[in-house]
Amino acid sequence: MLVNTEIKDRIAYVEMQNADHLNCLSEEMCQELMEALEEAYDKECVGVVIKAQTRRGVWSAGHDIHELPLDGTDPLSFDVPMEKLLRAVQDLPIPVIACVSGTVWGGACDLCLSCDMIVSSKDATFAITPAKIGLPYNASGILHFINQLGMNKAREMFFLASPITAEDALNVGLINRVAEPDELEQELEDHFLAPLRRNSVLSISAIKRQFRILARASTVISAENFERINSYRAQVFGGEDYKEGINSFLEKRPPQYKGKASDLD
Ligand code: YXS
Repeated sequence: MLVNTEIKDRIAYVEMQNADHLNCLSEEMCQELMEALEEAYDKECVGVVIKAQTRRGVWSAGHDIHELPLDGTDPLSFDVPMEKLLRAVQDLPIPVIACVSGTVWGGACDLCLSCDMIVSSKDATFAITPAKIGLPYNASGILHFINQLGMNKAREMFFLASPITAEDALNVGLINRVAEPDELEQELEDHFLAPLRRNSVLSISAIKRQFRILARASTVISAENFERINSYRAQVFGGEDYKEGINSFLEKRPPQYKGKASDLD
């Protein structure tokens, strides 16, 4: 098992325990996390905490790069395991809190943003890194970042693919609270979980369900723009830079990208 769930006083503590593989969001990890979410809801928890055993200071290295397809198919299509996990977190009718102690990369950053709240240690960092490996992110993921951080910070994170500190993340509203590493658990309990146990889970659930509908309410785009987005993405994940991004990472060498912005029609 890559995930361990412990239910204590109506809170499900879901811990990623694949530190040897940097808690990569492999198909197996995503599946087990989704099952843990379902178990928490079925057992009438009032909240879920997603946490991780860390190795090398990494909370999660994001999507498992070995599982990114190189056959021209969309690496982030609607039904890939990681995307299903992100929607499962967003749609779970009870609050999900990411408790971060370490560095967060790529799809794991989107996982944190899909949670309802994030508490992190001061030494945590957050990075969204498709540009680093030549991958075209997807519209729902980009929208997450725009909605949560605003255009400017979202562009900075996507274009630079550099980690931002917990302090910076707090300032832009990516995370809710920052604590000293040895006070993180107490901060989680005192600031987040105690009120969740006290408050009406029926009311919270109705409010969370409304949040999700309203957060998606504004994104009606024309069929032409929908097709334009798909065309941009297909030209990238079907191209050479994407393959070079993955191969260079696995071969532990700097990528040599040849694609030009003008290649995109
Ligand atoms: O050489 P070995 O076999 O020991 O394997 C190395 C790395 O290849 C492996 N590893 C990964 N394998 C699959 N998927 C990953 N995401 C991944 N990350 C790392 O773990 C072993 C140790 O890695 P190493 O030597 O680099 O460790 P480190 O301590 O020097 O550095 C740790 C990291 C996390 C800073 C470094 O591994 C790194 O930058 N990893 C990639 C982080 C990243 O860009 N993740 C995004 C994955 S793609 C994704 O999430 C989305 C699709 S998107 O791209 O759109 O954001």
